[in-house]
Amino acid sequence: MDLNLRGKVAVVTGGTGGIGAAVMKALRDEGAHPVSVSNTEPTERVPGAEYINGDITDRGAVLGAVSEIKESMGKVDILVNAAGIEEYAPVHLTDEAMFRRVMDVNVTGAFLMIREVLPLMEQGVIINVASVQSFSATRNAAAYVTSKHALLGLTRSVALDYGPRIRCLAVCPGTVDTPLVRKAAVLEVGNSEDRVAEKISEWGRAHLTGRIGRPEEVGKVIAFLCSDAASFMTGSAVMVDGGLLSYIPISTPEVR
Ligand code: BMA
Repeated sequence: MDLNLRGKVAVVTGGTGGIGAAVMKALRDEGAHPVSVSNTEPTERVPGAEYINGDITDRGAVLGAVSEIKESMGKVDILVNAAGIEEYAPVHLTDEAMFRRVMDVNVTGAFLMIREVLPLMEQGVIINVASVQSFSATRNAAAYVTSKHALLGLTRSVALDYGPRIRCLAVCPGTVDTPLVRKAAVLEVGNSEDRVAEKISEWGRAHLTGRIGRPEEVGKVIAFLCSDAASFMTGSAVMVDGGLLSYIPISTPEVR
């Protein structure tokens, strides 16, 4: 399918790695001009893409990045909020600093980017990378789970307040092979390559695909959602979760 994103200016937060980097590539492959805003260096540069260094939790940095984009491109057609962090603790062990750090990147950063990009977006699409954890929860991730649930509210508010001019969707990945997930595996089992691989396959077996996702499998769905092929989609949450949320892990009597 030719998604025909030629000439579209696409801003991607966290475009330097993980799902964000895959989104940059998928959008570029469909002809868009991707611009990353991130405070980390790209692991791999997408040819033709631009990289602006900026911390999305800092209003001044967001204003700076957006005015740079305004000056060089004059408009924004697509915004993908892909920047995200996860830290691990149940509520009673989550101090305010941790809670604020996670909410700041995952929610406030997305909010600030949307607010500042809106004046440059006459018509367009905004995608918030949420999670299966927008509907459900893993243990020991209170701040992250809260932040990913919040992104659904932000998504619906934007879809409602700026539709039909702007479509806004949440994309909810399951476990995807990103630095965030690799880091979680190391925190659980340590640095041993074998044990990390075993942990990742264990997580993979929890998905109906029998494996975790690849970043490009999320990137391509996002490119589709940004295109006119998805023109009747807005306000909703799109699962890209390998079936992780489609079943209940409770046994039933077997019929033979
Ligand atoms: C994501 C992250 C991953 C996790 C996945 C499925 O949002 O939290 O670390 O594997 O959800 O729970």
